[in-house]
Amino acid sequence: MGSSKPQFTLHTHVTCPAAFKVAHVLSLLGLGYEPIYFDSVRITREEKLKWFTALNPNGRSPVLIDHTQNDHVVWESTAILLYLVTLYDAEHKLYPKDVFEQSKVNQWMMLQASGQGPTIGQAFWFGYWHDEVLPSAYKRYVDETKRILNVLETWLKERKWLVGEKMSIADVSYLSWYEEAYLVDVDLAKEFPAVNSWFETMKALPEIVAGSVGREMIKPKKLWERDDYKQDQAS
Ligand SMILES: N[C@@H](CCC(=O)N[C@@H](CS)C(=O)NCC(=O)O)C(=O)O
Repeated sequence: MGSSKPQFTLHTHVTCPAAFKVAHVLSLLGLGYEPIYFDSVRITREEKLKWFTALNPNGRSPVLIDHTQNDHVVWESTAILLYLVTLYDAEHKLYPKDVFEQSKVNQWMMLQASGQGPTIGQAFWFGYWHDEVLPSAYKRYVDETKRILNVLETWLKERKWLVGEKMSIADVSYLSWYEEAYLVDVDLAKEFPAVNSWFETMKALPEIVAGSVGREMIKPKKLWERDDYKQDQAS
């Protein structure tokens, strides 16, 4: 592009794993983007919802806009990754050429999108944000998070990458969620060593480091560790 404006706008949030998954892939493909963080937009929630749902009817982060394709808008992080590799990975750096290999990448990505991400997301919810203290619901989602981690651990004990001999968008798609494993009391290094070494290999890549700029890691207290809840229980 001739101008200084980056090719893409990425609507994101400083703590959003789904959006950093996209930022990681943009960075790995050498594609320029301008992140727009929800928090930096000083407008009311109602106004925000209006302009944001005009972009994404589901109202969630991330949303990607491609300014070189008539401002084409894509939402849902997995759909965004597939869009990016379809148009901008001619060398098959992150997505194989062979359709059968593609199908293997797709199946791991679908497990991420329908299993790993939503499950950890629900564990966060019942651990930190729900309006009732329900440790059993939290445990249910942490157990399921660990079940999926066990699937990956068994698979990665025998191989370095999820599909074939190199990293693909399937591998990258899991990374940003597992960066928050500490929030659901999972110690990857201790409990899932093969997953941990795969995770650390990706995390150390300069492109992943660059794609993580702007991310904020948080550590609030669990609902049942908060003083007001403890006081209520004691009285
Ligand atoms: N399945 C979606 C998940 C999107 C999602 O849950 N985004 C969260 C942040 S990571 C969000 O926008 N939360 C704000 C809200 O729920 O209002 C994807 O992969 O893009």
